[in-house]
Amino acid sequence: MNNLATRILSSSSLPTPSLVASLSSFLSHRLIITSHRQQTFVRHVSTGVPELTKDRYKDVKRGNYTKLDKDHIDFFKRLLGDHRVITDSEECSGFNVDWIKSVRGYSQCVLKPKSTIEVSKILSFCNANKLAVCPQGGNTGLVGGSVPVFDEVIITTSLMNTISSLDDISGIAVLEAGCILENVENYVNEKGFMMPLDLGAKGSCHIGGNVSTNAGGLRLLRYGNLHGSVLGLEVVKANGEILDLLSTLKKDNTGYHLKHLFIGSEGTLGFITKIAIQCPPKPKALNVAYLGVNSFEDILKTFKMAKSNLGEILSSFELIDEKSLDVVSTYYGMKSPIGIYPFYILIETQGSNLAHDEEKMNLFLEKVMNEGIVLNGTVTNEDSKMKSIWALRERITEGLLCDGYVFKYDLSYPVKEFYAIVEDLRERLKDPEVFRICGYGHVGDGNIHLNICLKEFSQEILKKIEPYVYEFTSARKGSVSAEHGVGFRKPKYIHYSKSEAAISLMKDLKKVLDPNNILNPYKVLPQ
Ligand code: FAD
Ligand code: 2HG
Ligand code: ZN
Repeated sequence: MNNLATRILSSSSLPTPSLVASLSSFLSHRLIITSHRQQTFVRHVSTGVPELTKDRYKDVKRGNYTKLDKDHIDFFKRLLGDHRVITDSEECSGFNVDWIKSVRGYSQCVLKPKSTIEVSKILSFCNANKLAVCPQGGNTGLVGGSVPVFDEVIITTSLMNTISSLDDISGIAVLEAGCILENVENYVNEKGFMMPLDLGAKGSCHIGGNVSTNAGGLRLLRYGNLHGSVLGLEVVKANGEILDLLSTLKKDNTGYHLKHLFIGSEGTLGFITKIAIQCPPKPKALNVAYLGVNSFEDILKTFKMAKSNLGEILSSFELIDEKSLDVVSTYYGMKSPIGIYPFYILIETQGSNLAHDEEKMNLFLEKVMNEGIVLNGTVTNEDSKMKSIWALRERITEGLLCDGYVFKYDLSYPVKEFYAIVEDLRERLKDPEVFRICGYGHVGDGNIHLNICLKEFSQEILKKIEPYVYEFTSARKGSVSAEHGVGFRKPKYIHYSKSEAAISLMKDLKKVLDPNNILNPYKVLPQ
């Protein structure tokens, strides 16, 4: 009996009638959900292009930068060769639009360096000539930080994708910034390790982009954020100087921990070229449970019990509300394996002993179901079924694009107030144009993703949402950007989460590291 679901059903000490009913319901549905092929991540779902950023956001003015001319292009071509300097408008267009199609720049030049030295020469030239640049990884960022606002030169890491080393004892990997997260995950898996972060964009995002945004993802609860797992970085400063902070040591208290300045700085303080990262051992045992509950109160009760009963093996605790699940059901035909509930919880455990983990999971499920907190559920350790359940959660972001235009908010709160913003906005925003307000996210990290969908972008609706959402968040001492960063969308709202003194120090640091303000201007800091 390899399947945990089967094991529970056949256990005599268990289960309550509702558990039997619910697990049977999973068994009868499982063919349906597993029959949906795992589709690979699609980069651009909708075909429309957004208005130019300069026209939609008229309050942002182009800085006093040099306009790109033929001499600049000739320099880049001498450095990189003709094929790694893209100037064709059609070819540049994909690099100018963000993943959710909310912003669009009009850069006429995309550079594809292959080495740190090339990045250094590019930046040194741009700095001397006052040409603004926009670093770009996989362009999956959700706050408009990865594309130019005006005509900034785009520097992509797409050709810097070598896995330099992996220490088979410590699990420390050294990677070039353009390595795609999923490729690295597959590589380290083969050697018995895993990456300490995982996100729905793994098939496209680059590790350099992940570090630059301090990406959180689906297992932060267990493995912590990148400030903990990144051991060292190689960074090119705005003036082209190469900063070797590429330590692979766990302990190194020699002076200030400079790497932390660049983790999460979204390309505004330096260009990350290499990363040393600690990979944990690949878990030997995995379990995924998918549960249906009636209220957010019951989510909190389940979370508390999951923490105390699953302890060290709990690796994810994710919430999906009914309207979020509806996205993947409507657009991808992916049904809930347990029927329809107001809320779903996805729990994952990762451990080293299957029997031990299953016992813990069984006891936990028995408790939450006996107490009537969880109404229905399914649990599995079969690879294809776990993937199908994860797909219900991971593909929401992509599916939301099929709704039309989506206003995205990535907020964190004390966990008790996690879902309040969704309920509040549903009351406040009773506008026929808005047909979906949904919430899902990382309960374990207090990080909710609020998404508001309408057919197309509307300034009027935007005014009803912002700054209201940020005021609401600030009043609860929450964060206006929990994991996606500030990018282009939020600089003027950063003060809702940071004091004036903190913003002023950030501006001072920016001046020291990038006195000409050429690195990703108009992003992160208010103008
Ligand atoms: P990009 O989007 O290309 O760039 C992001 C920012 O980093 C930009 O400001 C850019 O200028 C800068 N940058 C990129 N590379 C460098 C570099 N080498 N040096 C300096 N600056 C650089 N995010 C989460 O945190 N958690 C999630 O769970 C999550 N899930 C997602 C799911 C989907 C389906 C999608 C589309 C996005 C998701 N994201 C998530 C957001 C996004 O994937 C992350 O922010 C990711 O880390 C961005 O990586 P990227 O390579 O695409 O970077
Ligand atoms: C996730 O957790 C990502 O799936 C994306 O951070 C969130 O689409 C979003 O709003
Ligand atoms: Zn997230």
